[in-house]
Amino acid sequence: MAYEQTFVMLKPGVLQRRLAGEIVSRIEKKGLQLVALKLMQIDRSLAETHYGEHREKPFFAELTNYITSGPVVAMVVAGESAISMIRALCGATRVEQAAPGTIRGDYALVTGMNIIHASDSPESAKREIGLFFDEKEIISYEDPNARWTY
Ligand code: IDP
Ligand code: MG
Repeated sequence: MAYEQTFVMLKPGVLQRRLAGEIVSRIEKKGLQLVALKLMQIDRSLAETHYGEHREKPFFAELTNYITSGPVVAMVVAGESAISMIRALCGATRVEQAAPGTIRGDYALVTGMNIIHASDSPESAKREIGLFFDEKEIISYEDPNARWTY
């Protein structure tokens, strides 16, 4: 167990479907802390860098077209084991395996539009936070309610 920061992104369509509040609320209710949040329109170069590990995959064009197709909500989320906790809240990548009760399980019908991204390791988290946020955009603040979480 360790205090971690992770990069989370609500993908295009979430704002149009008016789901941003519901999804952010799930993250907050878990007890994790938002330390950065902004709306962004991702350009092609950032999309291709962010998803660089998938460059050779057959779905790379579909993925980068989707992620640049509308505004996203980019966040840094912090807390104990934040990286694996958020991945668990998201559910499996493949929507047919994403359990009901998870974000993908509840709100996504096809894998190519699985509505949320979350870093998969400490190395990815560091890299992705650096790609999307300046250091000064990440705000560390006192959380008096943490005593009811930890
Ligand atoms: P992750 O988002 O759970 O980390 P990755 O394997 O890193 O999953 O894939 C990145 C994104 O690429 C997925 O969230 C999904 O949107 C998309 N993707 C993954 N596999 C497929 C596929 O087989 N077809 C279409 N899109 C896919
Ligand atoms: Mg991934």
